[in-house]
Amino acid sequence: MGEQEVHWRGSPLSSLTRLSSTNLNLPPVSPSPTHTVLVKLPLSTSGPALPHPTSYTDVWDQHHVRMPCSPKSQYPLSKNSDVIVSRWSVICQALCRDMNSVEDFQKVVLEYNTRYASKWKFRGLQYLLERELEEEESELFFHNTLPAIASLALRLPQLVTQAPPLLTKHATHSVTLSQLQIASLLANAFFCTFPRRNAKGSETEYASYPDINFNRLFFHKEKRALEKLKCIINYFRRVTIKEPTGNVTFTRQHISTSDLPSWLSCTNLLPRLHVDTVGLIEEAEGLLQVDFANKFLGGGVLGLGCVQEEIRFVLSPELLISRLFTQVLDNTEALIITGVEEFNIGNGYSSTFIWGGSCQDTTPKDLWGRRLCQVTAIDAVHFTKQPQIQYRESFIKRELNKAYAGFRVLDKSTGAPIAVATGNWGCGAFRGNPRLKALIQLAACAYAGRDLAYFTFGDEKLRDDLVTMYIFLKENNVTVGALVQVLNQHGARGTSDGSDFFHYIYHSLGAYDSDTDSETTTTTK
Ligand code: AR6
Repeated sequence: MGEQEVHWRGSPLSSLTRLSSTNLNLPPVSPSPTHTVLVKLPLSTSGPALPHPTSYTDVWDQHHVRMPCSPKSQYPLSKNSDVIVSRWSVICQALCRDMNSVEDFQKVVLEYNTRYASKWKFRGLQYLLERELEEEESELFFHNTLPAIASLALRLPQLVTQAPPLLTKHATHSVTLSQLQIASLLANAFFCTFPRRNAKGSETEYASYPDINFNRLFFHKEKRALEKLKCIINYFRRVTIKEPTGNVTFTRQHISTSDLPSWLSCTNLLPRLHVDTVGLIEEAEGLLQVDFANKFLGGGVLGLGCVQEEIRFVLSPELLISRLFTQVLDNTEALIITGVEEFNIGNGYSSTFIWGGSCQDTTPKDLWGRRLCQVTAIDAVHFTKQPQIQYRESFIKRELNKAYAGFRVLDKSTGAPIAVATGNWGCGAFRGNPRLKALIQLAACAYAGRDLAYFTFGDEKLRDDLVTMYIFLKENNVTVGALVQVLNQHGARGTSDGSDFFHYIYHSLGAYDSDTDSETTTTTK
């Protein structure tokens, strides 16, 4: 990097606990009422895991993904026809057609989505393939990649032999799939085959789930949308050339009311802190990497969104499959994903985001074939309209509980809790105050027994302010309870626009320190 200056403060990143072959701070993959495993155990020693059960067993109900290949998914033989056939047979026929242009592709997709014939336009995909890419690349797409995505989609009943369970509100549940199963499900999303996922409106069956069919992704012509498409196409190119062999676990973690921390009485001291102006969350190998999520996971990834979450989802497109089965997150819930592979390099951010090429992810795997990479998706409150309300006790508590839902060590994990890698959570699109959010995340880490690596995204002043505050809090032995109390007191004053926030803490806790004559001997670890 060549920088003379040290860009970080606090504890060195290398000193924080991380996932490694000697610290598998992960729960095992073992089927149970709260863990659905879609692959056969024990794992085969070579190649992708085999599906479980051995052959396709249909389930078609409100607790499971409605599979495109279910015989219960039916469709009129042709427009206005009274003859009803299996929708999968229509899909199979359509996907076997030659597709030499985006128009051909769109025609195929509309054969089993006739209702959207006048609504769906694939002009972004068309622009990418006809104007943006070299002719050679475009030909490669139509001759190799697209037919390979189609065959991968058609292998669905052989690869995913049971419908994944829906990860519904207020229930902790895990689902483990192979990367190949995810690829086949995503190939179906690419061809927009998932039934009942297109209708809009609050009364529809999947109103509380994110979109999964990719039709919206093909619409936008904006540069960032095309770059995201390049990431997705590269992902499919990679997984269709060489089948991935690992597995991924998705865990919805719900903290019930009785399990929520009583923040004010928590006597834990603050954990170790690393603050860095350089580096990104996704580069923090082996740490629990925070996804600055939308409560509908993935946010605008299939539309124009292109900030932290959306970028993360296209760099590791396996994350996208969470949208298939994760119901909108409630206040005390998070989704934790273990084992995804990074397929793409990204450069730039938001409107300057570009695909930087294919990435070879060499992260080691655990005993269940999961990459030692863990992502925790937590959605902050969107404060755009009234940022001042974020200082209120109720919102501070909401964000503390949300962070805790994401940071609590998963049940049955072994090893030492790994540090959290985070940054300005809720402070970009969602307009929170990073100084407040940093303290909230620090308190949640302290409660969960994790250290914290904070990436300020280039902001040196924020780094220095955070470290100065941290040293002050440590020197004064401030507990989580005392910290939360002062945050609440600040909020109770009612008028804050955030400008005097740190001053208030220094002032109040300085007073607290001398009032209570507390020890000041502890220094940072
Ligand atoms: N590593 C570290 N810090 C980052 C990174 C990164 N890779 N990327 C961005 N930042 P934002 P939010 C910093 O706006 O406010 C999405 O649409 C940077 O300072 O993504 O929680 C979701 O789907 C940036 O301004 O998070 C939600 O709908 C800040 O983190 C919504 O945005 C916040 O990033 C969430 O918005």
